[in-house]
Amino acid sequence: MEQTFVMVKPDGVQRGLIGEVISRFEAKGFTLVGLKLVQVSKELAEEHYDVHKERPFFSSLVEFICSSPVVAMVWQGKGVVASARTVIGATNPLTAAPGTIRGNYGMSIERNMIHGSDAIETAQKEISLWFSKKELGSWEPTMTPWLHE
Ligand code: D4T
Repeated sequence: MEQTFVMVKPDGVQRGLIGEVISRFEAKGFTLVGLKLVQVSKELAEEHYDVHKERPFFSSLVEFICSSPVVAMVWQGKGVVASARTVIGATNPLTAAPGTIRGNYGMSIERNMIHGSDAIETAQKEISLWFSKKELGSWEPTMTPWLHE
């Protein structure tokens, strides 16, 4: 089953929006299979954002991610990678569609509250970077037949 990595960034945690993020994904019908609060090390932040290492905002992004705890999650379900990106909204919260998490709660690209993997392959890479196998649960919610034919 498809899985994606979602992280409530330090601003989302500090603003008390962890529950809001979890509620959105739960209500949509996705299954939570991994969840933890992490004080991110510089090494982990640099590895997670490795693709951006040449960008001008890289060092401030790494510093921000390490500045206060984040909440790391793995969500599971059909089409969850693309759907989570839709629920999260565009990178810049000022132009993200109303109703999306960033559209509703964000004001700036440097404080956009939440991360979601951008492709199935990236999701697999990020899940194994952030979680060990034994930290991930394997379960099927009893509501599944009410969500899928
Ligand atoms: P993430 O990876 O956090 O889900 O964001 P996106 O996938 O939507 O956007 P991204 O990879 O282009 O950017 C990663 C991360 O960097 C921050 N950022 C981005 C920033 O601080 N300044 C910038 O100019 C850009 C483009 C925000 C998200």
